[in-house]
Order: sequence, then structure tokens, then C-alpha cells
Amino acid sequence: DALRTIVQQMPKAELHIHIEGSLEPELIFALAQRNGVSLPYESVAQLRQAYDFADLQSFLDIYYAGASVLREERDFYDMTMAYLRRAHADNVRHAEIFFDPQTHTARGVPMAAVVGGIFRACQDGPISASLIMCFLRHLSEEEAIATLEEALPFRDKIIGVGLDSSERGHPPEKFMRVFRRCKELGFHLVAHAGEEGPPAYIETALDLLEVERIDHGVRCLEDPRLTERLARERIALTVCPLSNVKLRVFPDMAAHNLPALLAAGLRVTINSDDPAYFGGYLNDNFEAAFAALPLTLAHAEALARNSFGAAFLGAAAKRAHL
Ligand code: ES4
Ligand code: ZN
Repeated sequence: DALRTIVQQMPKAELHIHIEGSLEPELIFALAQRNGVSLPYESVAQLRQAYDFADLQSFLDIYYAGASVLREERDFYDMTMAYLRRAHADNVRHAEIFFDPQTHTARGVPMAAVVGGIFRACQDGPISASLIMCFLRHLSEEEAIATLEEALPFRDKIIGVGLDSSERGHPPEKFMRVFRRCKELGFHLVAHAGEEGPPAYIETALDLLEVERIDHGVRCLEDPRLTERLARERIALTVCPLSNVKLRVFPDMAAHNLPALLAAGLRVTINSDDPAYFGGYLNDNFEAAFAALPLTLAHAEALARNSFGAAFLGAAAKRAHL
């Protein structure tokens, strides 16, 4: 219908996409062959069948296995270029791309191959794109600090840092010192919080890590005072509807709290998270949310406006998009 067409065609920014989560099964098999990596799956179809997740951890186990085929600079380039082309087809004009260096450096892949390949694709690709380096929160803060040190030679290719992986039991405060150092270095700061973890993790991400956006954040509504604060301070939430259903944060799309988040006056954006694993890219996320939920043209326009407003772009670039 008309609203669906408008939603597909409107220019958007994507602010929550893990580039390793854009690896399609076909590319996983092609890279496994190219690099002589053996996979515990017989076929593309069998791998896809494993994409039936009970929670965040059951997804992460398969996501890290898939990323094991990435070995060379050109692998990172090919993966990133495939995402940028696909995003361009969805009228994404700007993407802020997460990557997980520790998933690769732990396997002996040089940081230069990881950052270099992703960054070179961003330079060559069809849309504006920048990089946010994420620390794996199930690992120690010492390992995050060592990763930051390894990345400093590539400082000019990275606009920000984030925090991802297993949320429960790994609160933001575990990473206070490394985030303080990143702030001093001039990085933008974000963190996953309030996806599976409690609203208290959203508060500590803001107060102790001093992040500028919250990734997910959907559990904020359990705390009315926190919800009011997020609205008052115009903190963006990078919400990922298909991810939340696949990882059973909500039982189905009709139960998603996106309308309530918008009604609370929050600066919500829609994003794809791990599009190869969760059933779709950015327009698939908009389409699934708008099909199942009471959302209007005004909501669509607010979501698109918020995506550019919350982006780490200069004022002139934002004005050009808005
Ligand atoms: C992730 Cl959905 C999600 N949550 C936390 N960490 C992640 N890494 C990749 N996808
Ligand atoms: Zn995420």
C-alpha cells in the first residue's frame, strides 16, 4: 500500500548494524572454500536451518562460528561491500557500522586486515559509512584495553566505540576505565543496554560510560523515571525489531513495544542489527514493524528524521539529509 511504499523509499540512516551479522550463508560458504576453513554444516540450507534462536547467547554462538571464515583483508572488504550495496537498495544513505575486532584478532587475524578491509569498502561503496569498534563484554576490561591499543594506529578510520555480546552478567560498569580512555581520545561512545539486560544497565551506560546513544534500550519502559529521562535528554535508542523477535525479547512483532516507545516521546530509530541472521535488512525491519503495529506516516517520518538526527554526522551533513 501507499504507506509501505513511502517507508521503503524514504531516505534513512542505519545506526545499528554488526557487519559480521551481514554475512549471508552463501558468502560464509564461499569464504570458507576460498580460505580452506571447514564448517560444521554440510550446506547453505543446513546452516540457514540453524538460525532458530532461543535467546541472545544461542545466536551469538552461531554468529561467532560464521565469522570464523573471515581471514584476509579482502574478506572484510567483500563482506562490507555486499552490505553497503544491499543497504543502498533500501535507500539507506548513511550507515554507522559496528565491527568486533576481538572475534578476529583472537584467531590471529591482524587488526590491519580487519579495519583496513572494512574501511576500504566504506570508501569505495555506494553510500556514506563510518565505523564503530565494539568491545566484547563477555571478555575482560584488560582485553578491551589491549584491543584499543591495537586499534590506535587506525584511529583515523574509527569514529566511535561500542559494547556488545552477552549482556546479562556483564554490566556497563565493567568497562568504565576503557570508556573513559576512549572519551579522552575523542571517540563517540555507544553501548548495547536494555536488550536482555535490565533498565539499570541503561542508566549505568549513561552515567558511568557516558554513552551518547543506547543500542536496543527497549526494556527502558520498565522504569518510568528512566523513560522520562531518556525523553528529556533526547537519547537515541537504536531499536532492532526483527532481532528482538528472533531473539525472543518479544514473543512476536505484534507484541513489540515500538509504539509505546514512540508514544513516550523517545528518540527511536529502526535498524537491522544482524540482517543475515534475523530475517532481513532495513526495509524488511520497517515493513515487518509497520505491518504488525499501529504505526502511521507521522511515525515513519519521525523514525527517518531521528536516524539522521542521532547519527554521528556534522551539522552540514545532517542538514543535507534532512
Ligand atoms: C548482537 Cl543482537 C546483539 N546483541 C549483542 N551483541 C551482538 N553482537 C551481534 N549482535
Ligand atoms: Zn546489536
